[in-house]
Amino acid sequence: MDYISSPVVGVVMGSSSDWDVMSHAASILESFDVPFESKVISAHRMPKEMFDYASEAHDRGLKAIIAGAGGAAHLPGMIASLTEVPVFGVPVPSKYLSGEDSLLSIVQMPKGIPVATFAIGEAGATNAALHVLANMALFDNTLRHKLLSFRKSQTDKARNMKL
Ligand code: RP5
Repeated sequence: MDYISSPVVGVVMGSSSDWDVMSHAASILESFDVPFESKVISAHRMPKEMFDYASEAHDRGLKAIIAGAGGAAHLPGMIASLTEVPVFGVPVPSKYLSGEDSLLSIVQMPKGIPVATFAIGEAGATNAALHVLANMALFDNTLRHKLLSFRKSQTDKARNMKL
């Protein structure tokens, strides 16, 4: 697969305050040399930009969109409703309900428009990126080997843990 210039993954979020969490997805994509873009697209404050971004995603070459939001987190579901590009949702911890609101808002999509939903917070952001890579690795052997070596190194780290 030719990843040379344009982004193949979009990392979008409802606010710059989500970046502490969503940067974990970006770091994983960066470490695997997969071109990505990161943007703030607030579903309730920037609905026009959200519509345009999702509607153009496929033709711009995006293969996956990782979308994070907190609270009544409608960004991942709304993006998914506007594109056939698969959407991976990350519930961002919220101020009052610690992200349980974000989780339920993202995971409880009505049937017909799926959003693959991950754990609340940085584990979710990391795993969303790893899951995107696992899907791409089905068609890209170089990426598959990088993923296997990432897995091996975390296994080695766990085996070497001393108490
Ligand atoms: C959501 O509201 C964002 O995704 C963020 O998690 C939360 C708070 O946004 P800010 O008030 O920090 O901009 O839209």
